[in-house]
Amino acid sequence: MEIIIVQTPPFWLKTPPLSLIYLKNYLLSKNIKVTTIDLNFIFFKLLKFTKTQWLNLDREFEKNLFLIAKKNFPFIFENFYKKIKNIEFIGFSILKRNMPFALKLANEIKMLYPTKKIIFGGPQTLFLDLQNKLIDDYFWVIGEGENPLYKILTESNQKIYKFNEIKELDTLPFLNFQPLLPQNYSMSIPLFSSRGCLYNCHFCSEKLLYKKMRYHSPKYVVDLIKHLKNEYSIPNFIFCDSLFNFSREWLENFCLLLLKNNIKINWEAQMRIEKNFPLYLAKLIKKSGCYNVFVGMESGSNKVLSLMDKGFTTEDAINFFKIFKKAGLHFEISLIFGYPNETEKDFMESIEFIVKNKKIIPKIAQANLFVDYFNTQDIANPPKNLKNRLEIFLKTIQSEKIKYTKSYIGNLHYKN
Ligand code: B12
Ligand code: SF4
Repeated sequence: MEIIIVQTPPFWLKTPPLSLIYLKNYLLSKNIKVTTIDLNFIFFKLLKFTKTQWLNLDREFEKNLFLIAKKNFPFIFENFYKKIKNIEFIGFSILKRNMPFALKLANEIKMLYPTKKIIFGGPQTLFLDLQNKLIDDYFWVIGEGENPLYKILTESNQKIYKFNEIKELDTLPFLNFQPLLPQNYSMSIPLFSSRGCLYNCHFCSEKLLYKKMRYHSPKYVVDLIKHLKNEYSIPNFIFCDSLFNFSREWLENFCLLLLKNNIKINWEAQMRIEKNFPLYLAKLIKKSGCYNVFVGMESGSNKVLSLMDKGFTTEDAINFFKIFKKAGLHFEISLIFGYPNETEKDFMESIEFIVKNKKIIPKIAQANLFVDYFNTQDIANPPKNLKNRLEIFLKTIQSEKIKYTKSYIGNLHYKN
């Protein structure tokens, strides 16, 4: 029994593709032979596009990349087809951007080797209308991949799997990145302490990725960090959890364990704004090595926050920011404009909130017009009459000299 799991381009370049790593380690622990191939990394190095070209949302680029790669580097494809010749299963990890490449490659594999079993998994499977030919030809895994993939490989002929999730996350084996070593990407190690989210913000698609929110014990995460730090000699960790402050008790235990074991690392994570966040916990987070927190603020209008069901008010946000500032914790916030029923007045209120509180908001991490991930596959087409809201926002923060990440303003929208 053997499988090759492939990451097709274009995909981000900052860290190794974690889906391939998690799936590989799980299957290896079940004695299944697995090879991972990061075609994204290989073609980025070979094709010499700039990072901006590779990472910007661009339909034409995504559509044409397969042909460009084939035309310029046919031997990569020849080698790949030779490599998979005697392997029964091929897996693809798909997101919106790398799906066109994956489907084209899968189609060629089917023409060459009609009996091969091809399995698609990854966030984009959530948004697909799996009909006709797609179901006939391929296997589809929606949601978490470990259990279903094992089942497809060992016992089942079921074509579509939906949310078959692991109960106890601590049963997952420790991550071994071989051969996709973190030092070949950037000097940061990505990892998760939990899967899923406890909240239900109306605009959010991340909460759909998993059915049940589960988390590792603080001990598992700290032991894993210790192991990874020793193994790769890298002290920088990026928690990719949708929500890192899912429990105050968990967070406190995690920080205390890091400190007790004298594990010196730098870490960052995404958190939500909480009412009455305790100063001692913010200080502990800072002391344990946290250098940045990405905070989902989303709007400076209480009406819009309530429409989004964010569960906090602008007053709660100010208090939360003040606590972080007191603890010396750096953070940056994300914003959404043009949310359904956000009036011109609500929008201006949001802008005024940012300007008024610029002394306690260190940086804008990201700002986008609302993206409707639910009703359409075309997830990134903003209503035309709202486009100027992002421009007004950008002009304001520039004139107010508020710090922001340039490449993350309007980054969820296709330009073509
Ligand atoms: C971390 C992260 C990032 C980081 C990545 C790098 C880093 N670590 O620093 C950064 C900030 C760079 C980033 C950027 C973007 N991101 Co992002 N990101 C994530 C996040 C939070 C985690 C991704 C991850 O590492 N997952 C870990 C692995 C283990 O999970 P997984 O890939 O889902 O794999 C599991 C299953 O899907 C399944 N599976 C996956 N592959 C396969 C294959 C097979 C064969 C099988 C059977 C199963 C299977 O099994 C796996 C294990 O259970 C997710 C949301 C989330 N909570 O997952 C969004 C997410 C992946 N990002 C998303 C988006 C839209 C983006 C951007 C396009 C946004 C933008 N315009 O900038 C960019 C893409 C960059 C680019 N331009 O190409 C979307 C993707 C939506 C989609 N359908 O494509 C997500 C899902 C968030 C969302 N909106 O819902 N992102
Ligand atoms: S807290 Fe974050 S991840 Fe959870 S539903 Fe809200 S926006 Fe999504």
